[in-house]
Amino acid sequence: MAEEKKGFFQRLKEGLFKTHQGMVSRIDQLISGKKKIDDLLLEELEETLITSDIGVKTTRQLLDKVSEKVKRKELEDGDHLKKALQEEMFLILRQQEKPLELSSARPFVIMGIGVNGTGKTTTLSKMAQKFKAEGKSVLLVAADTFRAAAIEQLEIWAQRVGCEVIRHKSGADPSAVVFDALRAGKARGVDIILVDTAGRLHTKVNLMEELKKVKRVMARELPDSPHEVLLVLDATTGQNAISQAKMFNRELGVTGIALTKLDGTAKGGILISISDELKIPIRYIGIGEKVDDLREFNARDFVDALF
Ligand SMILES: Nc1nc2c(ncn2[C@@H]2O[C@H](COP(=O)(O)OP(=O)(O)O)[C@@H](O)[C@H]2O)c(=O)[nH]1
Ligand SMILES: [Mg+2]
Repeated sequence: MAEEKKGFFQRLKEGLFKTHQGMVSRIDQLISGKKKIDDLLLEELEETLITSDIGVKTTRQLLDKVSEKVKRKELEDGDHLKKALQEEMFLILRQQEKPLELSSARPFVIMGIGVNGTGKTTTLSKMAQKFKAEGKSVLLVAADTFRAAAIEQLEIWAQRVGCEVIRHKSGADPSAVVFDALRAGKARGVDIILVDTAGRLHTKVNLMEELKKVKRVMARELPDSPHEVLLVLDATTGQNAISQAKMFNRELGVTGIALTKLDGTAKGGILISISDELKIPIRYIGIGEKVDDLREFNARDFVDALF
C-alpha cells in the first residue's frame, strides 16, 4: 500500500514536472544563495509567477502576503520565502478542493461541457471507468452529435469501460439523445449517467442555446438534474481557460471543474489562477492519457508534488 501510494505520488510529480521546471526551478534560481529578501527579488518573483500563468491578480495577492511576512521579519532568507509561497498557494487551492460527492439522487446525472479538444470525452470516460471500478452502474451518453467520429470515440471508450452507450445518428438533436438516456437510466435503475456534449463554438447552431436546451430536458425528465455541470478546461490554453469558464458559467452554471493536460504545460500555475478567480470547486486534474492520470483534486498533494 505504501509502495502503491508512493507510485501514485511519483506519477503526479512526473505529470507536473514541466511546471516544476518552468516555475519552481526558476524560483530556486532567483533565491539561491540569497541571504536577504529585497524588492528586486520580489519583483523578479512576480514576473516568474505571472509567466507561469498564475495571473496578475492572484500573483499580486500572493506577493502581498509574503511581503507582509518579510516586513514582519518572519521570513529571513530565500528558502523561507519559497516555503511561504508554497503555503500561500496551498491556501488558495484548498478553498476549491471539493471532490464530487454523489448525492442520493438516482440516476446521478453529470453533464460534461467545454470547448472542443479540452478533454471532455476522455475525462467523462475515465470517470465512467472509476465509477465502474467502485461497483456502480454507469451509462455514457453521446450528446455530441455534431461529428460521427465523436460518437465512435465514445463507443470505443464504452467498450473498454464495459458500459452501455446511448447514441443516435450523427446530426441528431442532442436533446433527444439525452431524453432517451434519462428514460433508459431511470428504467434500468442506473447509478450514474455521464453526458458528453459538443464543444464547437463557431457554427450556425448556437452551442450555448443547444446546451441550455439539453439542460432543460434533463430537468424536465429528472427534477434536480443535472446534478453536476462539469466544465472541462485544458491547462495548455492558459488564461483562455479562465475566459471560457466565465462564459460557460454565465450561460449554464458550472458546478465543478476538471483541468486536463497539466502534464503538457510548463504553466500549470493556471490552476491557482482558476481556483482564486473562479471560486468553482475543482473536482479533477488530468496529468496524462491513462485512466489513473485523471486525479481527484487534492491541494496538498498538488503543491507538494509541484514543489
Ligand atoms: N496529455 C494529456 N492528454 C489529455 C489529457 N486529457 C485529455 N487528453 C487528450 O486530449 C485529446 C482531446 O480529448 P477529447 O476527450 O477528445 O476532447 P473533447 O473534444 O473535449 O471531447 C485526446 O487526445 C486526449 O487523449 C491529459 O490530462 N493529458
Ligand atoms: Mg469529445
